[in-house]
Amino acid sequence: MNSALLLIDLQNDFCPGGALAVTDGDAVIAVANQAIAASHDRGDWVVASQDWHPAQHRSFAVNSSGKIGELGELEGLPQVWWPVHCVQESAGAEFHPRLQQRQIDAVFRKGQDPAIDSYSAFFDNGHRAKTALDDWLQQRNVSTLTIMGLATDYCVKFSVLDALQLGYAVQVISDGCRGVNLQPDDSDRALQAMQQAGAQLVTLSQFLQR
Ligand code: VGL
Ligand code: ZN
Repeated sequence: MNSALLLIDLQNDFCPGGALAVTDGDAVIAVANQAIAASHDRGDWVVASQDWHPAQHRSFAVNSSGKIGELGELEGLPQVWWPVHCVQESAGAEFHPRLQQRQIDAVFRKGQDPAIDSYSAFFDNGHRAKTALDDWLQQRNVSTLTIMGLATDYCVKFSVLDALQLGYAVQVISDGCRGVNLQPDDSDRALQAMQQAGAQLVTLSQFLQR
């Protein structure tokens, strides 16, 4: 059975200067580059998710009746209202310029449906539609995933929980993640929830020594 590295949303808008900047978000780019190189050397697959919204996405506060960071409801699901971010074809939606993209084997976009948000790289938030990621991994007999990226408390968390539910063995590179932290301890709690659900938390240096 095979392994893959899954990089979550390493995009300009989640890095300092971006529309939905995560504190220190760009610090994970160097971590990603080392994990990519190690995975490539081992013959493991490297895949990435990319948040990819239409400008009229209804998770954007401007397209809703709520304020940025507040909790509301969208089509029956709880929804945090976000600043406009990762709009398709915009500079903010591009991967960070320092990310070593050459060794990324496939990119999976999410969040295109304006009526539903999509934190996980596998499913939308209502588990209504599936991205192509699970089939892609299954076709290559991947059973183990190492996951890192942005943001710990949203897209990393829900990607990890879905991966576990789909039956993958999951490692999370904890120092390769940074969170939004609407509440100050959201990222710590997210990492705990991932561990509780069966993910193994590792540091980059542990991952490199494996
Ligand atoms: C994300 C909020 C909205 C993320 C994406 O990548 O964690 N968070 N869209
Ligand atoms: Zn988004």
